[in-house]
Amino acid sequence: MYREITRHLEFENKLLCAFRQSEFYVVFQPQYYTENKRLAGCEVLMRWKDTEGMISPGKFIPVAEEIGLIVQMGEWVLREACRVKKKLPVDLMMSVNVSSVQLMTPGFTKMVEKILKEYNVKGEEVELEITESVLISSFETVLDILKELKRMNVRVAIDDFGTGFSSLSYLWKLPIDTLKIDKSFIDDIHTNSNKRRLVDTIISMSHDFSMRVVAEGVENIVQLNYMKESKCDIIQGFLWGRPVEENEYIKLC
Ligand code: G
Ligand code: G
Ligand code: MN
Repeated sequence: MYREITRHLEFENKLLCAFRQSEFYVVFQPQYYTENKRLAGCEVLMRWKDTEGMISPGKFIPVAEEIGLIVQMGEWVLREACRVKKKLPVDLMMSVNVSSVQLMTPGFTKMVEKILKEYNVKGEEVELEITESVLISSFETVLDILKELKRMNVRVAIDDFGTGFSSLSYLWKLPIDTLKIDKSFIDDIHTNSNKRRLVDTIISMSHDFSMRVVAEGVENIVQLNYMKESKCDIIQGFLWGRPVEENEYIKLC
């Protein structure tokens, strides 16, 4: 146990130093309109390259949340997104992940407003991705935050939709622009008819509520064709585009 705690503390320390020493960078995963493969925008994703290699966000983000560093990290990611956005030849949406810890930090919306103003980026060109779980745990607070974001025209997406037991009756009460269907639904869509029916229902209900739908993790043609048939608006996945670095993304635009 002692060794376990020491290792954890060492990792926390390494993470803090790495952030101060700018070992982090962001990549951009393109999102395309399903019907014509035109570029719709991208999701901005954090990466950490350490002297020994890549460390996955799945490993460092929970630790960054634990020590509160995620607040500064999230702010930095939004800045990076805006900085690169200004370099693009066309106006395209950028989606940025927001941790529940960051969302619930007092002053969150003020911070977003300040950064958008600093870079002269319009609210409607930025989408913040939040997870379902934060909606359930603190509905009223989140509702106020989302209303404030709406006032700034900032878009909101629900990430990993379908994994968090969110109650639909809650979901429709919130000002949400986009649902991102979790990759686990897309993975076996061609073999699992229950998931297929679920995905169809999610898409048609979302459209009834004027939300757009993004399918995450589309890796093959069969999945793509299925999402086309189901009228899913946008595709994000390795089939059409892996996350790429800044210069490569600029070339795609
Ligand atoms: O990019 P990758 O598939 O390795 O990402 C794994 C997880 O890390 C995803 O759930 C993704 O949402 C999360 N993630 C990636 N970048 C960021 C970020 O900038 N902020 C937050 N909060 N999560 C991120
Ligand atoms: O949880 P979130 O939606 O933020 O996670 C996005 C992550 O999913 C990205 O880090 C990206 O690397 C990963 N991803 C995107 N498309 C695919 C895909 O087609 N296959 C796999 N395995 N991962 C993907
Ligand atoms: Mn995401």
